[in-house]
Amino acid sequence: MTGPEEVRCMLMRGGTSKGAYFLADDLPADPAARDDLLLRVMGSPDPRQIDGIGGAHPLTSKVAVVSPSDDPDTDVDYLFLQVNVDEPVVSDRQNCGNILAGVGPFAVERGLVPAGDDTTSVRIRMVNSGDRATATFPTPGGRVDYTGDAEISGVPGTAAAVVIEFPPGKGTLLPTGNVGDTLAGVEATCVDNGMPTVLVAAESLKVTGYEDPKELEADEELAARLREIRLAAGEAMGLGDVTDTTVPKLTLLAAPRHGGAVTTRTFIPVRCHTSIGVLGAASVAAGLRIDGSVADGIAQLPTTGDRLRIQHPTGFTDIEASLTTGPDGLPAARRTAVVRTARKLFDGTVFPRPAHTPGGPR
Ligand code: NQM
Repeated sequence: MTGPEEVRCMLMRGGTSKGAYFLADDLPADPAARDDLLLRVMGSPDPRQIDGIGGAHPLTSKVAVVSPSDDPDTDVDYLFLQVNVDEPVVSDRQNCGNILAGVGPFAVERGLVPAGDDTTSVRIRMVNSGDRATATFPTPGGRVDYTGDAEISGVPGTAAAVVIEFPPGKGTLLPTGNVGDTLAGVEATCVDNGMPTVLVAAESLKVTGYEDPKELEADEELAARLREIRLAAGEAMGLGDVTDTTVPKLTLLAAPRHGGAVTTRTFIPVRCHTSIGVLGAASVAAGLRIDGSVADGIAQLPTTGDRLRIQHPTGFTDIEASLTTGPDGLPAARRTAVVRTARKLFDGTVFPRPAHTPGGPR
């Protein structure tokens, strides 16, 4: 009899998400075998993920697969995988800017990138979208220092800042080619500044946009409307049938309350986010800057600087976003940047639930 399967794994908090980080070489190369292993590592499918290391919520059931990059302009490749909690599904259809915050530190910890003197910048290719990011974080004495005074809403305490710069992606900012579309009878702006996102005024769905996520999740009429809008948006954005995918996300907009630019409630796509994704916030920020978007008359933009404060259920995310005009005359991303924090929580060996062999014990 052979011993249990074991896999080297680091558990990290990345921004307001938590995930299992692996070197690609430590996982099966075959995607089907890899996904089967990851379901067993995380404990899916099971609403409590009790037999795995997943945290029983989409925001804590995430995986980063990191490898050296063969692209001369990037140091490492980062593949993000969303492991569904209660379905046997692992998806590479979306990116994750929160888990991205841990990728640079992980690459240094695993020796893929040498640490700089005081800080290290890691150039990352986000395999899911082909977009790039550069993460800069402190490495005094050649070791990652996770301690610091940066504070992000949704995470208690403070930690070292991970500054992430996103150069403009290759994709189009307005995937439908329009600043506004009517989707399932509702006015929407579909925007993709790293995360395909559908912006809708909360008021047009008969909610205020200030509700608690649990209250919104319990609203069955709202859920049905969001589903219709999302399916229509998927087709309009060129994403096809999005019934079983986690993109596009839907963000409800309401006027800012505490000096921010806008208040948001984001559906990812069924559960309501307790804060907002990084790339989701980048897409919202870009949407606010587009003249004639559904944010007009709701958002309040600062008169100077790139920084926009996106309010969400547990605080705010500050995003630096500026736009330019693309060759097609439509608005295009110019620069996007954000401050996140990340922390190594655990480094060791994970023991996946045994694979089910047909005819064998379950
Ligand atoms: O938008 C949640 C998160 C995310 C994704 C989601 C993310 C992003 O908060 O960049 O980070 O939208 O599923 O981690």
